[in-house]
Amino acid sequence: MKALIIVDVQNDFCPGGALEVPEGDTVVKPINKLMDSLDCVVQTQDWHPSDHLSFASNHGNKDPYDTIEMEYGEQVLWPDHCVQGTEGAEFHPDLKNKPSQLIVRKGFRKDIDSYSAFFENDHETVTGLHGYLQARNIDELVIAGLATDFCVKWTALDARKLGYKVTLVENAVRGIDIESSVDAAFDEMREAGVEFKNSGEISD
Ligand code: VGL
Ligand code: ZN
Repeated sequence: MKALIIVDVQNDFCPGGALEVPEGDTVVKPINKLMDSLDCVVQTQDWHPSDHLSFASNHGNKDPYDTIEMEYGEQVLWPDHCVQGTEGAEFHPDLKNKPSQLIVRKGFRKDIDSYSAFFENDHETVTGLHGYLQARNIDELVIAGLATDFCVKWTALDARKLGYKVTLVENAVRGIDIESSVDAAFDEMREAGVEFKNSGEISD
């Protein structure tokens, strides 16, 4: 069984949003189409409290895109984004909302960021998604959304580690791209055994 995992297609990651991904909104159309062709549809939603430690604004002397050491390793600092209950945290208004069967929220603990849909950034704390997918006999994932070089990449890499067959929908992802991080992300995913396809090539 196959599932579509739609990563963080939220206003703050789209043009005009607080952590704008260039062309982020262009993923909506192909994703809407895919939602109709797969039996299991899951969305993730970045969902931070306003005092989240991944926000540069909560560190006094730091700027967005600086990095700091957290207990679990290096952390990029971001502009405030996807704050719980704000419009920026809502899904893009054109993204279909009926087909999705599960919404996984992540990044809701102040002290730890969470890029992957499976594990928080300590690579230990689980979100519960793996248990859900196992219970539904899902062994193949089709992954799309934002941002290629952060939440999409970590979701795909963790999925491979957990043993899923993974296909990344090339025309339905966009990246932030800090110092060629999109190219690096594609290389890492390829090495981990992720396959790449266009949305038109995907069927149930
Ligand atoms: C993301 C940075 C911070 C993402 C989320 O969805 O890729 N990136 N929070
Ligand atoms: Zn975030």
